Amino acid sequence: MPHILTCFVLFLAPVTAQDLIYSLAHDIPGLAHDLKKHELHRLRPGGGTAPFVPLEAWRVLLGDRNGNGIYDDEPSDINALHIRSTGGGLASWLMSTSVTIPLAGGTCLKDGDVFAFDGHGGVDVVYSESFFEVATQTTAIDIDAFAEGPGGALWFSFADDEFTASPALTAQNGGAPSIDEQTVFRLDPAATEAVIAFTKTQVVQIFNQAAGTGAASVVDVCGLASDPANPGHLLLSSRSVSSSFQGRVVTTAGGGSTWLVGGQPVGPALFGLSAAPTLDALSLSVESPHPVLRVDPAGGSSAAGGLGHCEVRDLVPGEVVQLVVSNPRLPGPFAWQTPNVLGFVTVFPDPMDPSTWASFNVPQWHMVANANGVADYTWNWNGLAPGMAFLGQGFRISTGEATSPGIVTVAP
Ligand SMILES: [Ca+2]
Ligand SMILES: [Ca+2]
Ligand SMILES: [Ca+2]
Ligand SMILES: [Ca+2]
Repeated sequence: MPHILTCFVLFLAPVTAQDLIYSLAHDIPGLAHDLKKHELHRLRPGGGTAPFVPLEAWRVLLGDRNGNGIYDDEPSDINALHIRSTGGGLASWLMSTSVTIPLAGGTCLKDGDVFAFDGHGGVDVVYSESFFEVATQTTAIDIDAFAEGPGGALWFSFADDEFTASPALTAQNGGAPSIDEQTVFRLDPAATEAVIAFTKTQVVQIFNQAAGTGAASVVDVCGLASDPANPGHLLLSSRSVSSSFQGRVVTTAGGGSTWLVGGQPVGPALFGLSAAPTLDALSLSVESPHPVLRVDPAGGSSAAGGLGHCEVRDLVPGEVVQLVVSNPRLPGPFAWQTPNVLGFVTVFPDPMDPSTWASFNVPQWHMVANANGVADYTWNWNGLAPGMAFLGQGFRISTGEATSPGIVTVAP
């Protein structure tokens, strides 16, 4: 009965969910945790928000950059993101910051660089600030949105108005050498110079058509991603705080309409936050979301006592997450990879630290998900050695997925 098999395959094939991963331009008070502008979040397909790379993971990713002996060195902001469709967890997540980040060894990440973590504690600059400057004949730019499109095109926008020395870009910009931050550029494969894909005027018209408004500006295009349903078109977010535009994601297809997730328009209500979000980084991800380890609070004191807590959510009731805890290898960051670890893919507990392997003998760290799909562990700060830090990561036994890492510190 081959036709029945065919029907079955057709029934299964279209379900390729692409999660929207985003960052905020500002902190927002959350239900369980405040949402920070350097964190990455996931829009749940039915609405609401889940962590993707939370604060405590950022601290592990960057190590002790300021040399104070503590992993407290998260970046102040992430303002651009592109998750490659190749899979591979952390190393396939390309990001840009809005500030310069000094790294160990005297190098820096610039706000115009697009970088990725290499899976071994290091950082690769995938597209440098000077790469974008050469492609647009500009200087001292800050990338605030970019995406690798199908066919190898690179789409991007700048965080500020920038002057170009390029006659071709000036002509595409209506004769003006100052290019507005609402402008979207495209660099085609093998091209040496970018083109203006959407002018400021076109961008504003796209948002106006989507929102049914007649605004003169959306302030800035600060997030973009390829529209998976309309090749060659983009999903855009803006920095406008107008109630018509804030938290809205539009597609450029058809001249502009609000993008839908699960049939629902992507606007502020869908995110389920306590304030309308300004989305300053956007990407879609074809990877199934990795489990996230949340730690609360991120520090405590032996003298004050009280309880610390960590948890992994969205699990199958009864399944096991093994919590592995080690001492951070200072100054770090330190990371490694091993075959068959999925999810976050990169592994952070130090294999040279006996604590890492002793973790498997701690009964409470064999965390079993409750009826709500939450596996957790609670400890008392009282009696923990002052000044110590504990770096933890979970491993979902049934699937081989690693959680994001987290770290807690005991006050000196
Ligand atoms: Ca941000
Ligand atoms: Ca530090
Ligand atoms: Ca940037
Ligand atoms: Ca921009």
